Amino acid sequence: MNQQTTRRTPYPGIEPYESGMLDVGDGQRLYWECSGNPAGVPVLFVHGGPGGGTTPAHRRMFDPTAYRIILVDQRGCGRSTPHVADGADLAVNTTWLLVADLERLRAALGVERWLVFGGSWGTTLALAYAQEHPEHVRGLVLRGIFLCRPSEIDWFYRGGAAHLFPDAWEGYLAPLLVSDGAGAVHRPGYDHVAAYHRLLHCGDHAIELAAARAWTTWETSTSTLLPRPDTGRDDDEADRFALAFARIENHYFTHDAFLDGRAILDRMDRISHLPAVIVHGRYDVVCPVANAWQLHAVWPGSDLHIVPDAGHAMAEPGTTHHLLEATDRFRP
Ligand code: STX
Repeated sequence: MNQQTTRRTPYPGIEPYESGMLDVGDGQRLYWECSGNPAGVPVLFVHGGPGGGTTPAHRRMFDPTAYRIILVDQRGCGRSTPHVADGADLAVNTTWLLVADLERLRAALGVERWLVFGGSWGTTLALAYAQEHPEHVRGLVLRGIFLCRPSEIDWFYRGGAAHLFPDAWEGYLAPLLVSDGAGAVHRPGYDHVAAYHRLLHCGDHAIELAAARAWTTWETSTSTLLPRPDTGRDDDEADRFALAFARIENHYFTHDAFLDGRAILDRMDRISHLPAVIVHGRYDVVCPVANAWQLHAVWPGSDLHIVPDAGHAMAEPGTTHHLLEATDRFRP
């Protein structure tokens, strides 16, 4: 974009006018909320991770006079119950169950067609959802494309991105070195994701928590080019977040996000007629920009904005700017 142009900042913070817990079976109840204009165009915010949950800041990406803004916490995280930090069963947590949950929420809220907005894992799930239910989607706004292919998991969790963040990578390796030893960890072919799976479910709470923190810190410390203020999140809440985030992500990545036979790029013919805006930071280390390039290449109607000075996070100024322009574009 033209560097002379002032970059936009999010809409003011707002509170929900309605919220609830949706029973989706399997003992799972999902926190959902609506804010903005009850008569506006429905927009669904699909959060990242998986396991990241929604926050009040997510409401601010949409004009509250034009949109009925719908946030939902996916199974096992955020304000949904049971929470993975409390031992929620990951056997009932898969991509296809999450897709079915979104459909159930749509019906429960009386939405016919919604705009679907997602970042990172939220793009994987938004695309999987749209491919299953294209008739209920008006369009997509996608930030930080993640297609959850084995090569993407290898890149970020098995040593690719370590070439760019060797300092942060040491923190990621630390729990693995304690459990498996340097000989094993540094041997070619060592599976960091499988090793983390063992630690995150080893039964010793202190070890599980240390692993969850290390996994989560690797991801948060590589997500943004912005100076990172100390979030002050070094408390019980932060530990609960880390346990859910690390266990849910690791569970999905251990299973290649359950996409075997249904890879996102192989099913684009189902949704390539839908309008879409793709926003991706040039220096995204978590999800390399090639993901967005490859998606755009098979989606002729999509607009792609590569932000020249951004990493992965939604809060990168150039990324926020293009996302706000995109959601405004889909207003009535
Ligand atoms: N996971 C990318 C993702 O969805 C591969 C993601 N990365 N960081 C986040 O989500 C949080 C901002 C939720 C920590």
